[in-house]
Amino acid sequence: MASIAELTPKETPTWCPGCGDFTILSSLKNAIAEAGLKPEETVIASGIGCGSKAPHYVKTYGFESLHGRGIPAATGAKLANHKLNVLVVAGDGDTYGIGCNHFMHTMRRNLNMTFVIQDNAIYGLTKGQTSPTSQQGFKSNSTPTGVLEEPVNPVRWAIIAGATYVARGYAMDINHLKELIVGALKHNGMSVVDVLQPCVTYNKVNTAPWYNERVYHIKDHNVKDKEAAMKLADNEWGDKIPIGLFYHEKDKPTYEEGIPQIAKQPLKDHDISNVDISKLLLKYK
Ligand SMILES: Cc1ncc(C[n+]2csc(CCOP(=O)(O)OP(=O)(O)O)c2C)c(N)n1
Ligand code: SF4
Repeated sequence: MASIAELTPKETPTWCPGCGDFTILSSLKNAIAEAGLKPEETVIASGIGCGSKAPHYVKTYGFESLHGRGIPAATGAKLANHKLNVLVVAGDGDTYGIGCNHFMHTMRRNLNMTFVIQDNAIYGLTKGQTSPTSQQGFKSNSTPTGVLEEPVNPVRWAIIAGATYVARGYAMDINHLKELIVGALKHNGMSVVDVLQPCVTYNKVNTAPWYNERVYHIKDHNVKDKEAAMKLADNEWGDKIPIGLFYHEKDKPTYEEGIPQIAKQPLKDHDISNVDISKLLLKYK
């Protein structure tokens, strides 16, 4: 098991003081340590955004990709070597906006990966535009008279699209969030933890005091019951916001388990010494 010191590189985060990204990072590192993931067997992919800088701040392998493209990068890593622990850590704009197509299709594949979304309901890095999870009526520099659309419901989306471990955490409830991420890392299949987080600089509505008044831990809920999970995700938002594990389906086969070519050994270990692509290269010269 890696210690927190071993998971902490020299780089220090450049986030604004008070940003929820700090506590999410802390929960993430603690979860990686507690779940016993070896740093040299772990990859964290991200997109572009404040939160997407996270791979720089955890001493595992990391890949900061293009905006919304953390998931395909992670999928590539997982299929090249399915023995790796692969995570995606990215913002709500990255995930439910520009990367939405990748998000939906990757959920239904049920790859054995973990997805942590830093959901601050705003585009932080680009100075505060409305995001897909911004609430109706939310005013920002891109919607000065208020958002007209209904926000996406990440928990519902993840369940409908086929994820098999779906949770909602809160950045300021560090230990609870760590537990949810540990559960996600131990789950054999696609796990999603949407994390509510304050952006102290640009989101003046969904602040830490706003969340502190509303969040409560889910109790007496059957995590195997998909319908109940979706009802809980749908019905409660506003005065009361449930956080915890909504849905857990344990027995669905993973995508990797369905690929016969990698059943015996990871793709990266296949012998390719007898593969000659020179003719193919000449054809497209
Ligand atoms: C293709 C493309 N479009 C737009 C951008 C500009 N851009 C960079 S980060 C970002 C939004 C980030 O918001 P979010 O993913 O919610 O993360 P946060 O910064 O809030 O953590 C945008 C629009 C980009 N880098 N690439
Ligand atoms: S702009 Fe918002 S999300 Fe970005 S670092 Fe600052 S507080 Fe965090």
